[in-house]
Amino acid sequence: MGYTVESGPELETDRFCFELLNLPQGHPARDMQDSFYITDEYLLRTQTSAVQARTMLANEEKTPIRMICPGKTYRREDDATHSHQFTQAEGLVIDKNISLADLKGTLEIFAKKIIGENSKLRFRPSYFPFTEPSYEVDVSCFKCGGKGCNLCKQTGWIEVLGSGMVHPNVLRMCGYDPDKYTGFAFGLGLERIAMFKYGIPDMRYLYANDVRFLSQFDR
Ligand code: 2U9
Repeated sequence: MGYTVESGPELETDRFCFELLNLPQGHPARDMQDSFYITDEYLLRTQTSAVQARTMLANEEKTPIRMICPGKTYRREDDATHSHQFTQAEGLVIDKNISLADLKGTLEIFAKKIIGENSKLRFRPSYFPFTEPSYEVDVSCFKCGGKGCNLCKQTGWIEVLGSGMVHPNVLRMCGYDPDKYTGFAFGLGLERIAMFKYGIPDMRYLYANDVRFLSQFDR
């Protein structure tokens, strides 16, 4: 679909990780991402969104962008479904006349390729500071096909990613005129998808280097 694959530093500044993403200092939504600060200015990135902000600012001609950025992210959390280090993949498209229809069509193709050809998507209104409107996206359960089972907790749906239209403040701060350009963005945690797909009960198994676990994935 013509996306470039971008990368950026794991040790980020407050400016790229939060400020440029519409999360000024003191904003309550910063509480959604417990962070490892190294100094007042530097932290381990809590999201790969900093890479999108860097790519937008570095593009001096302010031409359209289609990018995806996979990479390690860090948050101060540790339980069966959260690890202090996890892998995100985020996508960003910026162009003239980009609408929610483009976001939905793109994510539907993505879900069919990654999860299965019969996948259906459900968009639930949500909140992220960097997108407006924002949606959490569920995929029809790939075990029961939507009827309800233990994997989807009898709901027929599994939450797989977050998404939305890029907030005008983010476009402006990263040098794009929100009266001329619109865009969509999405993000997902790759371990979460692997856990559902392969029935892994604890995210920490992915990092423990136990051969009894690893040898089950001999491909
Ligand atoms: C720019 C503008 C917008 C990236 C986005 C999400 C929604 C999202 C989470 C999914 C699971 C992170 O790994 S997770 O915890 N992400 O829900 N991410 S929109 O939006 C951007 C990024 C960069 C410049």
